[in-house]
Amino acid sequence: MIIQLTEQEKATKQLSKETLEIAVEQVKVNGYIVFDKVISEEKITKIRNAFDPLFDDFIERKGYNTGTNRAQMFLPFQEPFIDEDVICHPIATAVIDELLGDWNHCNYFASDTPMPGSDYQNAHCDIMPLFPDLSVPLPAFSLVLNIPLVDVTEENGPLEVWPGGTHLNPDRANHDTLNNTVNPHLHIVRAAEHMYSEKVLMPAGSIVIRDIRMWHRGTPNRSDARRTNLAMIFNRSWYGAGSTIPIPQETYDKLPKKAQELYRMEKIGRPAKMPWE
Ligand SMILES: O=C(O)CCC(=O)C(=O)O
Repeated sequence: MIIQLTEQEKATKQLSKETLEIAVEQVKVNGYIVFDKVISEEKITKIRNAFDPLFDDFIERKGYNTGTNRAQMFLPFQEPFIDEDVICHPIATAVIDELLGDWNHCNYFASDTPMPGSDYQNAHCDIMPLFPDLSVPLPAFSLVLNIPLVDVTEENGPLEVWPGGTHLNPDRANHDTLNNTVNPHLHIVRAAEHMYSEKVLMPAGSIVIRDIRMWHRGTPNRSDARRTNLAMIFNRSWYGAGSTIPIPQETYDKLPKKAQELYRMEKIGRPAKMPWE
């Protein structure tokens, strides 16, 4: 579902009570929500102009890493990427706070880019089970936030998602199938072929919030330009597997209070890391 913000919500960066409730409800039961065009074109252009040469340099040094002509790339924790509308937009954090509770935090600051000529990925979730023996679903504990740097269309490799409940499968059914492994409890890739899915089409600067367990995949980019989504991961206070973000002390000290809270568990006092380092 895509939510159009009212003029007042855009101006104040505060959701109405009902819109907030709807957004939280959608992530809980349907797996995701999209807010249409939250971040200004001017900011997105500035970020894209910094991103594109960095990505080209990364590909030259490291090559593609998540499929044909497709790459995940970590971002250095520095301007213009750490604009507060990206790292702690009040509309996003209001939804995330409701879902993940006090002292949730972000431990992943990166991007996904299918280039022209990219292919389908396996349908997958971005996580393994917390408790592999557990045959019950758990509440949301980790959420991905995506921000497209270009308009996402049918042609340029939209993210495809399987909403409606794949994130609520028993914990042991979670499995990252990107490397072709098959979970003995649930053949995610085969099952997904016969299930309802949606392509997440949206203008640049929109914000997607999705349960990390919801099945999804990258699709072929048939256009002649790259399609980048920024990607951040927010976790409950007690969870944070997988990565940490180096943040220079002076950068951290200048962050807004909410961002200081969100990034408090990262490697503060370390130089920003370039993606190929
Ligand atoms: O943005 C996309 O195309 C999805 C990428 C993805 O899900 C992944 O590489 O794990």
